[in-house]
Amino acid sequence: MIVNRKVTTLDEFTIQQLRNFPKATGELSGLLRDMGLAAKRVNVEVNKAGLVDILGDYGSVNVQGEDVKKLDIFANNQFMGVLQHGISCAGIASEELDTFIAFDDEVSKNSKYICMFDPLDGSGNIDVNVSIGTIFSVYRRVTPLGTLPTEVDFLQPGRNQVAAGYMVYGSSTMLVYATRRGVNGFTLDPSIGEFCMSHPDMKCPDFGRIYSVNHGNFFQYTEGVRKYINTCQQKSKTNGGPYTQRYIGSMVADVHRNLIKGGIFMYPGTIDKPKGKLRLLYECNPFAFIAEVAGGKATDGEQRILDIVPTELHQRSPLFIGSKGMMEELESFI
Ligand code: P6P
Repeated sequence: MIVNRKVTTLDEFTIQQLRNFPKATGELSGLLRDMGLAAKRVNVEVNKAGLVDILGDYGSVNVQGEDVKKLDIFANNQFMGVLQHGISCAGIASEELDTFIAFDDEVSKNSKYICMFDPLDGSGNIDVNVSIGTIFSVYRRVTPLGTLPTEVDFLQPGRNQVAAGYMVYGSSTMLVYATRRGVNGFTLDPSIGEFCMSHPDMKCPDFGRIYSVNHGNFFQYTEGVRKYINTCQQKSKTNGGPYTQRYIGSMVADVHRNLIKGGIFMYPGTIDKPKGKLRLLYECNPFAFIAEVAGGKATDGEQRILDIVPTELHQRSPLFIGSKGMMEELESFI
């Protein structure tokens, strides 16, 4: 029996998108393929992280005589490397780097995009084998081509994003990215080393039964947030049963699950951390862009995440994100 399973790889899909827009230069498609390449390299290391003790602790020299770097730094260098040596990116900002980096070569200076990323979010979960991820955000630079990008290119509101995405290194490795035309998910097929389309045109259900929040901070949340959480635990007026609480301490995995099944993820501000813990530029904004393209919502409790005008690279923001109907329920409490 011949199984004609037409599988579309990430590379094929980005090139198909390019064909739909003949005026496109191919730089964004190239950037997304670069991110896919780096993700494959990171995936190899993440999957053997548990073996590090055998191969040599981070900070030591492994059996191949190479310096074993912390996985966060390794991941940062992989994403920075492909973008620096590509043709699409003028500079980057990363959770792992204090300041942004402008790529000082003629090709990069004439590239029209900048990229910001959290190279390995949730890396504290690596040694307990919980899924972790990468989050990235792409903007058109606002400074002239041919010059070095400056901070103004990085401090743009999230509504200016041209693309955003994440990788989740879990039971399978996925790459999900959004442009204004839609959200598409690709699953890595290790047998051919390619990301293959598995979740075309992802949409976030208007309602779900999952709410995700760290209950350990409950008494530090505002009254409105506490009231909403209590409602999630009681019979819900909108769709019948009480909700299910799912929170694994890895934002990429929690938000990815809620995006697919429907649900709400909350990292509210607390008394100790009024702005919460999550970073606006490379955690909140990319997921807010993806959620809105998929039909969901994302706010900081007062305003749309994508409307926040950043003032500094690593600023934090409270985050409420997920199914539109559940977000509107939440907003009635706060
Ligand atoms: P808490 C991981 O460190 C992270 O940045 C997110 O991935 C995750 O959702 C959050 O922190 C968990 O934080 O304070 O609930 O442990």
